[in-house]
Amino acid sequence: MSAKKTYSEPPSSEITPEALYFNRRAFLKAAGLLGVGGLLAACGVAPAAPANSGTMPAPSSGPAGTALPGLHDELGDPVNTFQDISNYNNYYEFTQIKEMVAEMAAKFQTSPWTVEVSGLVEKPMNLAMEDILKKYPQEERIYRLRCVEAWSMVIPWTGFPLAKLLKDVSPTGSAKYVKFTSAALPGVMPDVPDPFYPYPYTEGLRLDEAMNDLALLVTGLYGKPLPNQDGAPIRLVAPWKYGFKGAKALVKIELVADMPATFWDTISPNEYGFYANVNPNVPHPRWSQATERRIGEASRRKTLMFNGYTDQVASLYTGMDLKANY
Ligand SMILES: Nc1nc2c(c(=O)[nH]1)N[C@H]1C(S)=C(S)[C@@H](COP(=O)(O)O)O[C@H]1N2
Ligand SMILES: [Mo]
Repeated sequence: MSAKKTYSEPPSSEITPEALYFNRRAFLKAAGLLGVGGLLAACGVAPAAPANSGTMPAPSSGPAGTALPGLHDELGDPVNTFQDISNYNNYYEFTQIKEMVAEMAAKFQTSPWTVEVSGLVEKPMNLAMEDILKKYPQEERIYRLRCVEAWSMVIPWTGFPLAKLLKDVSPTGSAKYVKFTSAALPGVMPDVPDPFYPYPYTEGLRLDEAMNDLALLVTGLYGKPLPNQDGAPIRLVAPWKYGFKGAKALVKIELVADMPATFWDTISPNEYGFYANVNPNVPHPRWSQATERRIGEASRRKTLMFNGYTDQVASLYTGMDLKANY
């Protein structure tokens, strides 16, 4: 993203959605989550014919050789493979080389873990991860993720609406924004500290954006606990915005009065604004945002306004100049 960033292609492993996903019941059972109604009901449900036909491998467990149904989002886009989602990552605290984040983050200890929810609230909380998983039923949401670097994926996340957590702390009348802070651990994360990067990684949403049902606190993907490289144990996902809004390994969620400074806006304010809504009509100063490279696909796709979530989020920006507020 910055001048320092390296551009490289993802491994071209075009395998189909991982068989393990279909063992999600085992994970959910372990996490005490079975009984969540309509696990996939709100998402793209398996069509009769596999969306990724042809190259389906035998499941690693379960009925050998059974063709797995193709999971897809509500637009019919097939989900990316677990392999791609967990081996092509942006997580600068560990490394700028996307294909190496998984390896560099492999030993990161994410348990025990506590998230502080504080600031302009009546009922601040310090929540242990176990409490979060108990308190908030986990849902599956298949979302497109569009990186500002013009690549994208479709990811089956597990998580819960940020709004639920925010309601529980009762924001005061003066709370207007939500600030997110990622962990920054020298000695654990190889690139922390870095003279060029103002760690900890911080992000923010306007309070009404944060209350939108699409804004998700994510704790898993493919029905499994979140891999370290994807932001374990808990990260934000706001699918109508560029991927960098989704701060990983959250340690603090704060209600604040003023628009918080964010990591990328601090580094390069003319390139990465606070809003960062996916918008094909507003180019990045160094590249077009009109199209994107979907990981796993040969030809480029058109980028959709708000990443295809216009119906759910356009009303948040009525009357706002989206070019000025990039
Ligand atoms: N703490 C932290 N969060 C982060 C980043 C990061 O470098 N550090 N990168 C962001 C960017 S640019 C993107 S595109 C997404 C990538 O999420 P993924 O690796 O799970 O696909 O994480 C975002 N969250
Ligand atoms: Mo990104």
